[in-house]
Amino acid sequence: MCGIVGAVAERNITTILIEGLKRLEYRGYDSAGLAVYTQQGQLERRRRIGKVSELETAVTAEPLVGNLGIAHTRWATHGAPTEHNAHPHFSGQDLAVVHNGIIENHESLREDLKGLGYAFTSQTDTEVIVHLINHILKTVPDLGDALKAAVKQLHGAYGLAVISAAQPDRLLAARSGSPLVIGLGHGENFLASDQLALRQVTDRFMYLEEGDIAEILRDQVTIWDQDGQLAQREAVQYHEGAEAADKGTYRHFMLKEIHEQPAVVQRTLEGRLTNDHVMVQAFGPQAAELFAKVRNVQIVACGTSYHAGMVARYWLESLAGIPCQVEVASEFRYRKVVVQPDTLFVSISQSGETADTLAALRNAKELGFLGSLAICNVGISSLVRESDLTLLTLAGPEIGVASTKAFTTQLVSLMLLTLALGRVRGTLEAGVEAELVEELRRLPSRLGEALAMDSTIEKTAELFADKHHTLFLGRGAQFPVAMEGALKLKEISYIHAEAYPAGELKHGPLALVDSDMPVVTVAPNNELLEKLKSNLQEVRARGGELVVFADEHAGLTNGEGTHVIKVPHIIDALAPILYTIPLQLLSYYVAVLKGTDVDQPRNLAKSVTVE
Ligand code: HGA
Repeated sequence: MCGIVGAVAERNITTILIEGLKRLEYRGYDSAGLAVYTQQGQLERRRRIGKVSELETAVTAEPLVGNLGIAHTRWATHGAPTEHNAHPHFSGQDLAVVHNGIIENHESLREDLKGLGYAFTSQTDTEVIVHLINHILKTVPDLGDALKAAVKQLHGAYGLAVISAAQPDRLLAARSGSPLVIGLGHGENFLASDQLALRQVTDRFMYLEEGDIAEILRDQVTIWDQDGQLAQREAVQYHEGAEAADKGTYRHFMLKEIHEQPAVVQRTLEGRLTNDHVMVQAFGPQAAELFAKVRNVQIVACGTSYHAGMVARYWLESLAGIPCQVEVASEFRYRKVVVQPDTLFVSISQSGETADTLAALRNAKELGFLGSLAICNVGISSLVRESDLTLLTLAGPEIGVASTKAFTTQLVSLMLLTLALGRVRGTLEAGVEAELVEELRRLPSRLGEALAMDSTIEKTAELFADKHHTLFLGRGAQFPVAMEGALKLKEISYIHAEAYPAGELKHGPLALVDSDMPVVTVAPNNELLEKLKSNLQEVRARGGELVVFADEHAGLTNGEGTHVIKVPHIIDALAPILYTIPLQLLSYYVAVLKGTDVDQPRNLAKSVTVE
């Protein structure tokens, strides 16, 4: 995904820009570039396809020295990954822009600007921004005012930075849908799309809010909010451990990663939503064309990612009306597969190096699929490189072997896929996408509410510490959530756990139920609730102890052998994401009670690069 770095200082800023880009490399990108206002009093740029190291080599060969500059790593959405399409984009010799996100009305703006005589040198949506600002500067000479006027004409998502050779003391920035943070130095200031890029130069940050415009000088920062009013944004000290590979104040990485979920889900959504829809281009430049042809989806994954795929199947069929099959990669790769015409191959993997999933993708290329999409957390992985389209989950590094935030961000990404495919195919019911987009925006705070159940769940964990077997039940899209809950408990507490669709109980597993086998159930308030309640009675009638995670309005109450833990109400389509949180916490606290190695459970590895 794209990254932005900017700097205004007394010292030479070129190495700061390059170091910043290197720190953003984990996000994945296809080209990189920078523009510097040089000592010769002009803007100069270098751009390269491939790695930041290529750009660095180019800058070493032909050095750029200056006190003001912007830099970018690009992950193409509009126009192929070429040097011409790499950012920064220029209008004339004096104005440069870098941009993360998608300008949806770029075509009409491009036509208007061409009509006004602006020559385009790239296929990107971004280039309209720089010409538009240039045009406005003719009547509105202040760069900040021109930027304010320009963003009023942009539809879509952007985090952008602008510099001008005519006003070389300032760096301008605007945020709407794509994050930006200002790094505060002493007599120098910085800008980036992610604070990680600036940890080398400062530990004090100011986060821009939606609609903000910022003017960054060496010794002063001014911010205007979306109504054009002067705004104060708090300067915060970087909290060591908030992102970095250490546990901070948490006892285990797994607990830290569980608690990061509201923030990382927010990041997964950034730059991919407008007011009422998912931006198809977020999946890559050819996404709209490819999605228009999709009539079936085949999902392939392993472990936790497979469970995310199973949830997606319920979503794709019920919301988007698109037939979907899901299979574990180690099976898919070795069997003779019959491919339905116009099937999109979707692989899901945290690392993007999962050997079975990668092999399945390589096989799929021989099998006549329409195209391939990778849902992945690592931008520079093989899965991403070898797929036609990508949606990065942006969960950040996951250290705990048992996957938590990688799973919930996969689910969010798969919901975005469902909505994007459904709209492009015209199979989504009217209004559904807008409603879900609104609910997705609220999701981070809902996940925060679910995390507040932490201490209740810690107590509930005591019921499991001396048990050897458990059963997890769910119905509909909550069945894979129950599977993921059971997997988590197995992985880190070594308690045998099985998941069943609740309706299957009487067809066999009920024989296992007795007072030594707790039965964990996920019970949102949906049309299957009454059926689920009957299944719970079947368990109680056999003396089984129930732990039920139930919607606060589900009408389930504590009773003998029944422990009900109330979960905040949420729209049914997003319930699988919310209900995952208490199940993660339950496994975690059971494992802590059992004294197992939570972050590195026996026999397991993080990135399964072997077959
Ligand atoms: N639309 C721009 C920027 C792409 C981006 O933000 N990717 O994550 C382009 O295609 O250059």
